[in-house]
Amino acid sequence: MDLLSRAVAVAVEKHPRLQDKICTYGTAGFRTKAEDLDHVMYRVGLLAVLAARSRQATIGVMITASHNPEEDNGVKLIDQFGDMMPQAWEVYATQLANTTDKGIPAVLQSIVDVEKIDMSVKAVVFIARDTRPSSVSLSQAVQDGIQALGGDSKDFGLLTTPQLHYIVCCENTKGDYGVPSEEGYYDKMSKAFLSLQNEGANQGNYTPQVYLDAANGVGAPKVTELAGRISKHLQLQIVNDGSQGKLNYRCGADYVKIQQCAPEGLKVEPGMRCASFDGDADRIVYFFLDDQRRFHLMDGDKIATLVAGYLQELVRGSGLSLNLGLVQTAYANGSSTKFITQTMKVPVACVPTGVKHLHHKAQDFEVGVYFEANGHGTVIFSKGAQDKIRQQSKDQSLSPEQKKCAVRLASVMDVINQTVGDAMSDMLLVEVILSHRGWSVADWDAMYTDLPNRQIKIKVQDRTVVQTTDAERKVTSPAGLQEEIDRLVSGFTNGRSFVRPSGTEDVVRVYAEADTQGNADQLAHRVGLAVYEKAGGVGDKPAA
Ligand code: G16
Repeated sequence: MDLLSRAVAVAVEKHPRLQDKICTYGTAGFRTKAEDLDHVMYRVGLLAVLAARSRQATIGVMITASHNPEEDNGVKLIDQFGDMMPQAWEVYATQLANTTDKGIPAVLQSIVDVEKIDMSVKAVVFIARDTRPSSVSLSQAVQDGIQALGGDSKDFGLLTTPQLHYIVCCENTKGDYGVPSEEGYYDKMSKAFLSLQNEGANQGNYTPQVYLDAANGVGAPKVTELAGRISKHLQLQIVNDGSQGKLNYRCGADYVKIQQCAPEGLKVEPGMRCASFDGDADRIVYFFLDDQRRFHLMDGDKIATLVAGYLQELVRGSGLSLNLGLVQTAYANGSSTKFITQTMKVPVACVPTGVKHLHHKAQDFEVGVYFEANGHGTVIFSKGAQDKIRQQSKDQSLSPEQKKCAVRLASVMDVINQTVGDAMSDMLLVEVILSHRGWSVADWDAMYTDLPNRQIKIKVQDRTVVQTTDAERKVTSPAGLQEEIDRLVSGFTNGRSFVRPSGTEDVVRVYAEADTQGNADQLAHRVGLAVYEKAGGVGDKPAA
């Protein structure tokens, strides 16, 4: 039997498409109720083989729904250098997922033709999954797809999403980026962290202890692995480690960011430096309570500012001239953008939600820092910048101060997972910076004050009726909605609001900021009502 006939035979026998719901490859791959995903996973396995053959390189498939509730699941493809797949492959994925079983060979053949794929090339696909109960069988469906098209799969079992990105990149760079294994990941990161802390830690107000909410997800066992290797310079107290609570339920980075409160399962006292991972450990936010027990959130914007400021200082201090820029989305707090552009004098670009957009834009800079406000982000260094930094760190003619900065910069690059946002790696980076600065979490918070803000979700019949432009800051449809938002915003001091359809949940998201928390809440509520009315809201109207 030829490969395409086998692909359809296995689909019909083991992974038939039993319903006709349309599934779209969105912000973070396919994501929906786990029970609707078996045939989608099988087809992603098929597509991964084509991708591996077209690139003649190893491709990754991560099974996770990250911040979504436990009953959801999802899958993302990882391209050869640990990056996201280009747009064309997202379209292929959507076509393949939504065709009938019998339609599979035709879709596969059209991809083979367009991409000029040689089907005799060896194809290897690396797979990993998060801790959701459904991930085990869904991973098997992906593997069945890979096998049906004659590919080889290597199943890494449980990994965080960024670990798989890292391993795929290491594999395809022939070890240049690191050793392609979980062990290699911990080794590279912990060695760089320890060397930075051995030479540079300036205790000041810094205390080497973090209280970490692991969202009851895959980050828990993985950060436990890391914790043992870095305990000389950082003690991690891990809660929500999956031993009792439910994944992402009243805990995790998304909950903490949106609810603006501490997660359950962590007894927070003033001054404790706390952090939350999300379900697959690609996002992190920090938080603390002040002496009046007021909650303070250190989200992706605060992390980006901390990181960009530190890197700017190291670049200058080492005598290098590299252009450094920061990439944000519309969710970035207005105060952060103002601080970065006006005080730090770092250029800022704004792109639509989704790491692929941020990563792509960050490549315009020699040192590109990108973070979504929700805590998803990293730093990427151009090839030229990496070479210059490594060369500089070995230059014997530098002053001691320049040498120190150059050596630090080289080690900082090794702490950072440049392939994608990574909660573990970002945590180490933040800890390095805080300790080098001798800062407490409150010192960090004092860099600038966030404008009060609120995010809410509105359920509508069909979220695709909401369309946006200008990096999601303006609505183009339904008619009249943008005018209504403008009218509402004009009534609030420092008011700003936008709405966009989520790519991972069946909702429209509303963001609002204003001069006081009460006003931000009110603006979000009013804009939410406008969405409900103009975009076909379902269920109860948003409550004040
Ligand atoms: C994913 C994406 C992020 C995005 C988030 C929410 O995160 O990787 O870039 O910000 O979804 O997206 P949306 O607002 O479109 O639902 P994760 O951590 O869930 O993979």
